[in-house]
Amino acid sequence: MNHEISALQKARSQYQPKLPKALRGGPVKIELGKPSHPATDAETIKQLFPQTFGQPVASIVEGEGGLNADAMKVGVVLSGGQAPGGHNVIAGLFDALKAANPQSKLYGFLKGPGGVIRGDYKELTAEIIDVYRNTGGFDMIISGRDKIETPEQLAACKKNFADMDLDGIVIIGGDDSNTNAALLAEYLRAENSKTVVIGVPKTIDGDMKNEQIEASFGFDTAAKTYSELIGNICRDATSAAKYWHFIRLMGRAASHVTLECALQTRPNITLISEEIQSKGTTLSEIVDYIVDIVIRRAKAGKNYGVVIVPEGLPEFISDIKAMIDELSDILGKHDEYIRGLPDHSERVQHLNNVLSDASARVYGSLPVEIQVVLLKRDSHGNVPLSQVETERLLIDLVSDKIRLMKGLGETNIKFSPLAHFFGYEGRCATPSNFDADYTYSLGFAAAQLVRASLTGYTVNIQNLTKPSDEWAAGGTPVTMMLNMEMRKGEQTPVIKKALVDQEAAPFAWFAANRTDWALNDRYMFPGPIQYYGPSEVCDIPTITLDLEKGSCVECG
Ligand code: FBP
Repeated sequence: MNHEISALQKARSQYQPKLPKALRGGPVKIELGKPSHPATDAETIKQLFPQTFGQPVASIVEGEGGLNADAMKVGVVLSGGQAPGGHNVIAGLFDALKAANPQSKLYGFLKGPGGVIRGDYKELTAEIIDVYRNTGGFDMIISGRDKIETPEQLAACKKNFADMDLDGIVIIGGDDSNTNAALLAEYLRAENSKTVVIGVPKTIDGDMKNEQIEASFGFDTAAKTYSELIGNICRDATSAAKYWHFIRLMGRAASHVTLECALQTRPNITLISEEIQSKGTTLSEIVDYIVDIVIRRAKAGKNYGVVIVPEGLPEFISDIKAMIDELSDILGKHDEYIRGLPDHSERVQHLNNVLSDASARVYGSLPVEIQVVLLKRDSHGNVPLSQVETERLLIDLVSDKIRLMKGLGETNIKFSPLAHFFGYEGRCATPSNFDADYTYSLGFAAAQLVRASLTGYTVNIQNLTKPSDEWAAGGTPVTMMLNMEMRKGEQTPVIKKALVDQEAAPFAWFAANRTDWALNDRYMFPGPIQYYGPSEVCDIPTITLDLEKGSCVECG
């Protein structure tokens, strides 16, 4: 690693993240609310989590209140995809533990949950932490996508924690990792281990949110980074006036990233997977919709435009989704056999026999590269959608249709498309002030939950559209956020993923404006994230969060 740092990095390393008032120095205590329960499947979840079901929501408030002030040993692990601010969670955790007792120690498990299973860790000292304050990335201890699930893995964790005499572990991850945190908490409590487990809501996808968790960290920075790039492309599109840009955006199943980028930049076409699913829109209808706008703009003398597409789209197009669900079921049962087949054509042949006729037809119609990706699953059973080049598929289909129309003499427009994918470009960006403050506060609050010996909780910071002074910190029992879903062919408890709500303000505002944005050039150019300058430029949350909380001034 290069030890020289840029001028911005130097300046950023001095930035002191803002904390909610309650966490700023004085003693804190925990206030517990009423017993909690999940919105659905309560009986099943109670049976699966007898030790931790029904725990109350916790609030961290100012005041003396018996939090552990002894020297503590706490572990931390990064799980899943990178998200801006991960290092600040660790810095906040470290500072809070040291403030409560300078003899406390923080250990970083290396390379994700696999490091917890292997007992692979290092002590995180001030010297290490200071280098990473306010930086993007997860390179301080590196992330991983392993899942702690088998009895052997759980037992290995228990042994490692006992050997380390660990009081608590903080798992920084998305919905799946926080579900995993709950399983580990349940197991450890049943085994009378003293180690408590606290989760932190991380993911650029923005899909880990609910009434308790207002936003996952990293969404703000990633969406703003992509919006800068999309804005630049909108400007290039109007300057060159000859290209149609098809941009796929990371974000897994949910379209939150795409919707936020649409609100920030106002491109001509934005596809929202959740709407496509609820309307049962087919792939050819999507193509017709795009072609119609391309032709109408061409008639107005505009042979250019910008289309943004969520990476999760294929899973929401009715015929493709049905095929993916069937495939997941088959892979859940016969994964080893299918992978053991000598080559892809044999796999396709086998799938032809076991898929329904309709799904076999859809699978067979896709380009081989997409077929191959659709056979992969990560350790949580998700299709690796970031590898599906939907933007190229759409370009091919739109070009085919325009060619066909030209052949029939129905149009003579020029159509020059370009494909882009923005994903990895944003996941490790330097965190915005919002994410720097939010993540530091999450880490700081996590330390208080560990000091209170709470287990099976996800940290929450609320009132996020208000100045950080008014933010409120606490803990949400994970069992309260669980529901039962089919995963790898089995009913499994998981945190309910938040998809774009078509009744909510962010989608409604987009839907009310998209026809205007399609034909007229209403592009917005948000520019790069600003760290220094007026607060209304540097500290603003996403438009999504602003609209959700009813505090968006410009959106009316
Ligand atoms: P999680 O936060 O859910 O772990 O994923 C974030 C993400 O960036 C997704 O948006 C994307 O689909 C996926 O990770 C890519 O995975 P990988 O890092 O394994 O390529």
